[in-house]
Amino acid sequence: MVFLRRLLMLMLTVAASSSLLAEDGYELWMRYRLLPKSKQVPVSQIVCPMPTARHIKQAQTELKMGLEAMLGHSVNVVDKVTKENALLIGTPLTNEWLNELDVDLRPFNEEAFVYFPAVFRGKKVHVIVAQELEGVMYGSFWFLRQLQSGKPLPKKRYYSAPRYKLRLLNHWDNLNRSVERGYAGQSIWDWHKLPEYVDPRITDYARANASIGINGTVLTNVNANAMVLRADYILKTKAIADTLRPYGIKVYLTARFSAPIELGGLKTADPLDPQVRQWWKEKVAEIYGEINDFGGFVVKANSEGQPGPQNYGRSHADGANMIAEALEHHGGILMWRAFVYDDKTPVDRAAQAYSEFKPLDGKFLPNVIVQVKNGPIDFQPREPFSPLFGALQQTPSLMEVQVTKEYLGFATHLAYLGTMWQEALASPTRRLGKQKVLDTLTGIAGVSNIGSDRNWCGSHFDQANWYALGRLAWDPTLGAERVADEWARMTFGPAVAKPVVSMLMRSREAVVNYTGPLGLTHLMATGHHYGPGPWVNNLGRADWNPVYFHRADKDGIGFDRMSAGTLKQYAPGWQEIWGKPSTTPDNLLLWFHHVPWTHRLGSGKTVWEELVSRYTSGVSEVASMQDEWAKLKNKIDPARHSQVTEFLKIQHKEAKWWRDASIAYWQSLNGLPLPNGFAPPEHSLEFYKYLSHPYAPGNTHTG
Ligand code: GCV
Repeated sequence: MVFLRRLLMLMLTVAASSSLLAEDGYELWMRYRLLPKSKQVPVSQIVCPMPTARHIKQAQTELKMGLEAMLGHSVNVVDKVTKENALLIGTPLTNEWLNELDVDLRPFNEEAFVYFPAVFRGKKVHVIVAQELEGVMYGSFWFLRQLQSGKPLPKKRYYSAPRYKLRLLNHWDNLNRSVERGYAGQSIWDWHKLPEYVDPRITDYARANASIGINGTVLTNVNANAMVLRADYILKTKAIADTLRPYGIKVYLTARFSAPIELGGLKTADPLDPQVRQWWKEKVAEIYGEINDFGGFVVKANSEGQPGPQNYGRSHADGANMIAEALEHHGGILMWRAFVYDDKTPVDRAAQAYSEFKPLDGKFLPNVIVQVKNGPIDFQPREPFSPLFGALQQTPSLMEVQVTKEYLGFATHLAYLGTMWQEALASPTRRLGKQKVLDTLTGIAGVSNIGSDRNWCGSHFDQANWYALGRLAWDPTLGAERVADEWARMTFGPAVAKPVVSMLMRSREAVVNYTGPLGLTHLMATGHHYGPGPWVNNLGRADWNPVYFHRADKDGIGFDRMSAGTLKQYAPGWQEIWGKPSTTPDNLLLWFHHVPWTHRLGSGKTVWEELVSRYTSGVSEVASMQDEWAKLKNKIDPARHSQVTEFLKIQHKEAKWWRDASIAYWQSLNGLPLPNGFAPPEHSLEFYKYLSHPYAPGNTHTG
């Protein structure tokens, strides 16, 4: 009897755990697990008379695979409706059956799709229809998303079109497969084996991107290597382009401004030199000879040692226009980065992009897009939006965000960036006007967090940031929470979505609090940017040093951007708000103002008390995420659950490190005691200063 009971228990345990088989994260949000009967939407067949047409082939293959897995029965692709609950996909030209239905595709957009339920010849059907084939593919991925996330299908016509034409990933991948600021292994582009061997993983990368609407990818690092423009590398790029094209993804490269010298053997790269101009024209024609839908280039020039037109006394517009002219004829675009700072130490680093580019507004060719980082400095955990958004009136701009978490704890810290991007996108450019940053853009580019790690992004939760990039580039008004909810439902299952979303939504603010509350910024250690280094004051130029950014001494802390003149770059409404410490929101106080440690905030606390309290709450927030995650132990497969558990432990340890090291340093300046009830730093300041991490990842050089 006892034996039988034990056997029964054993069988039950095996049955329970087999429904939570170990997962490695490779499938991303496209897991297509069997749906409970109550959540199944009946789909009997896919009606697609031209199943091999471009994009349609990818759509029907994905639908068949996803539906069969989620519904638990075969779903065949057929050329006419023979069953109730058929799914008709296509354009009116590729699927003649659609002509019998009342299809309204307006407003026309080549990537938009429409879904509606209908009755066709007496049978209930689902319809996904678009003007162009891309739209059918996006609609198919949307349909799968609805089912996977347990959301009901719309009862009426549903129309969806992307807000932006440019929805891009920027890989900072080097030709030797190292990834600058990459925390997920090597580059997924295996240049050495290309073009003969294209890793099948590239097709999965394309599927994942298409599923969230990404339609372009820049393969190489902005700290560019001219070699990627060499004939043999163009063929390698072509092999990647051929693999991505069926999924609606165009390929772009980074162009090194001095390539005419390095590759072309010219003596100069002066943009006004006729030979240089001719070299770019021929090089671009050579690329289009192999890849006729090549997207164009991204250029980082005269920034952090990269060559550029200023080396020849020319402007950014001269440089950009030269390359843009070569691309124009082929329909290519040039994304010219505004992340510039020249050799002289500026009064305020945060002012440089605007100072250089605002005067050039209107001087660029129409196919130049100025690519602007979301904040004026450099992807810090919190910055105000860049004043260039809204200020460029005659030049299109693209917002660049960093999906990889160079400044937010690398891959091991849980930090959902959807909230950060929403904050920037939704900022009104004029404070009281209607225009928001998102209205000023032609697209969004995200610095990729993708690598060769089995789970693609270095951690399971970092997949949410890749997902959010695509979804917010498709519709920047979706809101971070809704995007988080979609991702959580598909990645971990609808049953745990609520706690997972709650963790995601609090995570970025936690990082802000334990690394740099109240608008502090750029306080990290040198080079690799891993961990705290607010004391660093010995780097080659002043504005590389944390002390330049926080300006703390025994009396006060913060960067006075009134005297620096930087606030004038913003519209007058913002100048009123941010112009005085009393009207500046706490979360940007020390970004805009230098105040005494004793300055009182709205809460009644002094700046010092508030800083200590926020550092501490950042650490407690991580502890609370640990508790929340621990409760999900039996609801998430063991492999993913335990990796997240371990990573949260690392995050907690490092959050405390940031808090303690920062507080120890500020105390060494201000000599103030800790407010009552707060634990002192675990170690001395000297201990924290002594730590060194020469092999922290992501700190690569162009290869
Ligand atoms: C690609 C920061 C990063 C660099 C990066 C640069 C940029 O400075 O630390 O690694 O270089 O931004 O955006 O160009």
